[in-house]
Amino acid sequence: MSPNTLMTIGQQFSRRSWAEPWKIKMVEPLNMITRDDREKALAEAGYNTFLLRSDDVYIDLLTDSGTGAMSDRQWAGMMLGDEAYAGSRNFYHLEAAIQKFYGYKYIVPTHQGRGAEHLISQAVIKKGQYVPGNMYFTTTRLHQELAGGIFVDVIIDEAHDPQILHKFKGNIDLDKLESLIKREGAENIAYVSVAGTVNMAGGQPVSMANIKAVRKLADHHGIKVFLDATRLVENAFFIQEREDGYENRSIAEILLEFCSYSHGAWMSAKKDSLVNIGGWLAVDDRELFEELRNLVVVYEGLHTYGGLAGRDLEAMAIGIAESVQDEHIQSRIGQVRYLGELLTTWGIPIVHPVGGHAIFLDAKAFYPHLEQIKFPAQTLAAELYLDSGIRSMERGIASAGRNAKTGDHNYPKLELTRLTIPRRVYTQAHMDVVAESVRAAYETRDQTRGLKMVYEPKYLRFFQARFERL
Ligand code: PLI
Repeated sequence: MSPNTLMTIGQQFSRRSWAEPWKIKMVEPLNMITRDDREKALAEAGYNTFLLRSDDVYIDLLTDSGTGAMSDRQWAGMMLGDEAYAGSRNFYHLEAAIQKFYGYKYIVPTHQGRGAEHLISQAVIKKGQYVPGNMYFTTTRLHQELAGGIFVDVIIDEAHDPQILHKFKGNIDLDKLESLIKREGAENIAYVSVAGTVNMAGGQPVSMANIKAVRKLADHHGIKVFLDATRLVENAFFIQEREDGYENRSIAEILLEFCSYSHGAWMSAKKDSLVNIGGWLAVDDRELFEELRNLVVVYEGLHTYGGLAGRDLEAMAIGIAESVQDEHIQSRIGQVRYLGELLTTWGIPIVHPVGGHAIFLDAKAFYPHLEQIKFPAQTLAAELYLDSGIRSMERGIASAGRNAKTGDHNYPKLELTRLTIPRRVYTQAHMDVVAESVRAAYETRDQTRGLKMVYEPKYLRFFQARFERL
């Protein structure tokens, strides 16, 4: 494999068609408003795609979070909701599914991922402790910081370069991790935070060899390892595809083995697990579980519903079992790759290799004339919406927020616009329309001047910030 080629790593592997292992039973009409109306809607939304009304959006690639289509089995499960306040039978179905497919002993349901992040951060982090992780995620880092932790990025350097081809760009750099432990002392490390298919790096996977080595190093120093399991099924797909010795192992087997190298995990089930709402936290340690169970009743709800209805728990239990089917995940990643390959063929700069849940447009390369403070990725998201009503998301300087100590903007190396593909929702023809819109924006890129931020919320500013055109 030539490191210079822009071919995605996925293209190097021979594969059969990824046609979806399902057919469509119900449809939801899409709405397309005129370009003039899109101009108005975008200005009213302060050039922030999070502030658009979904009625004004044609193809919604804002996020893959909670936007997937549930199966007929999941909808049938919704009718079997046991809405008892305590001890709902659906909780026990969910508990059994997590124990079977993720392998953890003790389960705490939460309303979504950040609910779980809040509980684990409060339970495990002592003020002033460091939390090394493979690149930050917005809500994860904020909860770690609100609990008094200091996040340290220990991902491999390759992850910060959109063009470098590496099979496992989500890997932890063991030297960076070890030197942090040596410098600060093991007692000052709260835990190692490992995310599967690293979102902000472009959905890049972690290898089995890497998580094994992280666990070994952590054990040596008496430090715990917790996973962000949000897109770990997608991570398992890349291990099956790329790592020696795993080509004949099922996704379910790989997932279980990966989790076995951790002490616990938190989950936004709105992604891999094919539900519109839900999350959980799972650990193997009884004492920690007791502490989490104490906290869940304060912040989420009783420990057998965690802020969710019984029907949501049932849909999640069924979604977990569907998510680990090999043919599901092959078609899921196949669709993302289809879009990536089209854009690559047309010379449009994207993050390589194509990751699990989205195509990330490289806004720095797209708009080389825009300095980062002019919000190139936010600008590109606005331009795509204007061109065709497609909604994408900024993952660059606006998402990176400010340095907790100095108050300056963080300037991430990656300045990306994310085209996130919801699961089981759009067709290949929708992907063609999206690719053509990106090409149209690329053709007029020289005319783009960028944005300035005119309103900045204190926390997670990218959700509600407002911008004006320069
Ligand atoms: O959106 P939540 O609270 O269910 O989950 C938070 C969360 C945690 N970890 C990771 C890796 C995420 O990607 C994540 C949420 N992601 C969103 C909303 C996204 O659009 O990527």
